[in-house]
Amino acid sequence: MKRILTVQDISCVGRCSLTVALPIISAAGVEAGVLPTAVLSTHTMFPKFTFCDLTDEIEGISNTFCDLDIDFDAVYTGYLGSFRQLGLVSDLIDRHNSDKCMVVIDPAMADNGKLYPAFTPEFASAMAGLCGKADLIIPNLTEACFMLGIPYNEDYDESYIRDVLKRLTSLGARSAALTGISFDPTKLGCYAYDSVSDTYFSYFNEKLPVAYHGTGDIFASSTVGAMMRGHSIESALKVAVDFTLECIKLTMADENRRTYGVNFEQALPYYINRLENYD
Ligand code: PXL
Repeated sequence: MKRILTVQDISCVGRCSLTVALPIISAAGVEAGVLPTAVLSTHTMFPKFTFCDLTDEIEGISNTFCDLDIDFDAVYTGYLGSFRQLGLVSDLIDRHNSDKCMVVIDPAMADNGKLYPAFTPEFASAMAGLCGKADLIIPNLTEACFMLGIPYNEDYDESYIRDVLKRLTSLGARSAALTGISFDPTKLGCYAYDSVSDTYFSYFNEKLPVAYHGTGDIFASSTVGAMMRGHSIESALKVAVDFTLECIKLTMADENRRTYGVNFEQALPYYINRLENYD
């Protein structure tokens, strides 16, 4: 059985970061170790939230993992809240990074052309430095543009996306997958590039006329779970596109929906089933 470590905050309510990563990775049949970087009442898109920073805990936890020879098949990082955290997580990645441990970074910090509250363009360039250490990075286009220091433009074509992907891997990551890409108003999916084989991959499914918070975390977590179950990056990205769509459909169908994130819980049986099919 594989074991991963996921490093991100715990937002008590709001279905994002650890409250999404932990159940999805567990459902994949993969042990999910966690390193919580902060505890928030709710994520930062709520009008009000508390924030308890756990940065001071990171080094001690990481040292203890090393002292106990605890190893991981993947380190997967999500929302990180400060420059100091980026440095500590970078050290943690250096400790575990090997042929046997895959490093996946979701630079969760922006969407729809805007940085989340509390982030700055300087933070985005520091995150770009961390992304250089990854085997796979999974940004949306907004995050990619902030990391590359280029303007965000919703009006793009395939050659622009290919160029952004090449620039992203030139930060140092082996592969990059851009989420939320659409060239056709009825289709949404992801576009990826592997710098070692110099190959592109894309996969699209239905685009629905809604946007829910937290889908980036669902996408990244389900990709990591699938890769740990032996799916290739391409196959894992397909699973993630389809699973995220399934979550959105179930949320739309829920008349008693209570607005926070998507109903990924109801789509877990779909995910578990899909993991059995290797494309
Ligand atoms: O879904 C990304 C995310 C994770 N964690 C926190 C957030 C957000 C997005 O707003 O605020 C605390």
